[in-house]
Amino acid sequence: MERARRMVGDAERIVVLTGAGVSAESGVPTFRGAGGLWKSRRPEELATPGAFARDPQLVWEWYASRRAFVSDCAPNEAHFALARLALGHGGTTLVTQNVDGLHHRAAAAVAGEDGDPAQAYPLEVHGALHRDLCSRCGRRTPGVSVVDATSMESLPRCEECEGMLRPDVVWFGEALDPEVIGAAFEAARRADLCLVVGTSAVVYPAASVPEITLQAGGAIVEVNPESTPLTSLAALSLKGPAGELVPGIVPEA
Ligand code: BJW
Ligand code: ZN
Repeated sequence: MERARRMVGDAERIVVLTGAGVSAESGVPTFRGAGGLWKSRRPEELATPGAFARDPQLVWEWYASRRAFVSDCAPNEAHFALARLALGHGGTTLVTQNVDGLHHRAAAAVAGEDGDPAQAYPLEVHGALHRDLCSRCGRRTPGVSVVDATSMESLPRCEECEGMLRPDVVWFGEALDPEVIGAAFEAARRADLCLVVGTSAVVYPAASVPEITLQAGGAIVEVNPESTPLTSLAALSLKGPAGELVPGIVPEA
């Protein structure tokens, strides 16, 4: 912990990559591992354009339940500590694979009424659960808060073109927004430290972020209760839950 705290304190530029594990202590289920499945289906089966084309009702059922669930969750100590880091350390870029919006909510809470939370808003490389995207005309809108997925007829439709709305998230086989992932890669290239929190680091291209920092001469510090493909590459691997460990390695405000 002491070494990690020093590495964070000494770094000029930090890129932080988070995954589902950072929200686990907020009650948001992870994708892989224990409790990470939904009706015995893997994310690779549900989070695809093919799954939506075949059975939009099934896919919407999953997203509707997650949207409702996440709105009742709150950021945890790891989100708050990372928001403090990003607001207090000008050279920090947060990159998240999560679509739950909890980093944004932590940024707003930490910045307070007079502060500017924007510096602690993450690059959301896999989109946002609370937004809809028209699958016909591409229009983005704030998500319908309660989605009725009980029948095909009740699924949400675009007000402009009547096309089927879908959650504005990135599914397998879909390209990430080039500007968003490009900014994440650029931050990774410039960083002397990549702090990786709560990701299995198996989904690309997001999993390239720490690899890019490493290739550019920077170091990786990982926080995860389990080993990942990054563990052997990391200068330090802290084994445990993010909500307990991350506040201890981020300098006090
Ligand atoms: C804790 C904890 C606690 C628990 N504290 N930690 C072969 C090789 C390389 C790539 C590919 C390949 N075959 C196919 C691909 C490409 C594919 C991919 O990477 N597949 C791999 C699975 C093999 N990637 C894509 O398809 C991407 N697109 C793409 O490549 O496009 C190319 C293209 C270019 C041009 C035109 C067209 C196409 C898109 C990937 C999209 C991923 N989407 C999802 C769903 C998002 C929406 C939603 O939320 O529903 O993103 S899948 C899912 O996985 C989600 C997550 O963001 C992502 C990563 O998961 P994450 O966050 O790591 O979660 P878990 O559950 O895996 O891990 C949690 C971790 O937390 C664990 O390690 C725990 O131990 C830990 N933990 N409690 C700290 N308290
Ligand atoms: Zn439309």
